Amino acid sequence: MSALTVEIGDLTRIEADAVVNAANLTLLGGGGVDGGGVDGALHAAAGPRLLEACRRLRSTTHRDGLAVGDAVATPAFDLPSSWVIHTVGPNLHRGQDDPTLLASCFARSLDIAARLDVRSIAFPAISAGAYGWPMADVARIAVGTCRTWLAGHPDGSPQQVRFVVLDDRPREVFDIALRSAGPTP
Ligand code: AR6
Repeated sequence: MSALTVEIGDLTRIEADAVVNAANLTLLGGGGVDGGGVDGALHAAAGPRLLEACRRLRSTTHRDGLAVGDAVATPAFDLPSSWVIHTVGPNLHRGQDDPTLLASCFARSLDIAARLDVRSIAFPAISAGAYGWPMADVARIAVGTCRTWLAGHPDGSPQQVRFVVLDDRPREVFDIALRSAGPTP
């Protein structure tokens, strides 16, 4: 029986087998005025080997970077987790308002988590920061996509899908999305 939960926490510090990075198309770490959000924080906490691993992807399997909605895993190096699953959310500031692109971030990350046979995966509110999506839309899409995915993979991994947010407001928004979606099938 898989569990979908929300909690207040910092993705760089929580104990999950895989943490999901809200990356960008370059796959080369966060920038921007906010210190790079999840991307900047995970790279800072994981150490330079994470960027080296991303650079290796750029010179081999992901020469053009990572497409919006796609995902790829690297080891997590100095983070408490074993894996970082990088995904690129749609950027509302660039007119990327297609909810299926955001749903794909969650579904593709779960596909990769299943292949890695992890027990737990922790997601941030992808696209709800620098990429400008309303938290309520992200929560609804995140919960709906993960719930549908888990219903289609009843006996597989991951058993624990955690949404990790920074403070009370997004937690309440995810709580409402979880309650209105009903129990995980
Ligand atoms: N733990 C949990 N949640 C966090 C953390 C953390 N340590 N840090 C931020 N958040 P964002 P995006 C929340 O901007 O919108 C980067 O520069 C944050 O408050 O990280 O997909 C990338 O390189 C927000 O609610 O991701 C891209 O260029 C949510 O996580 C761009 O930002 C996502 O915020 C991606 O923007």
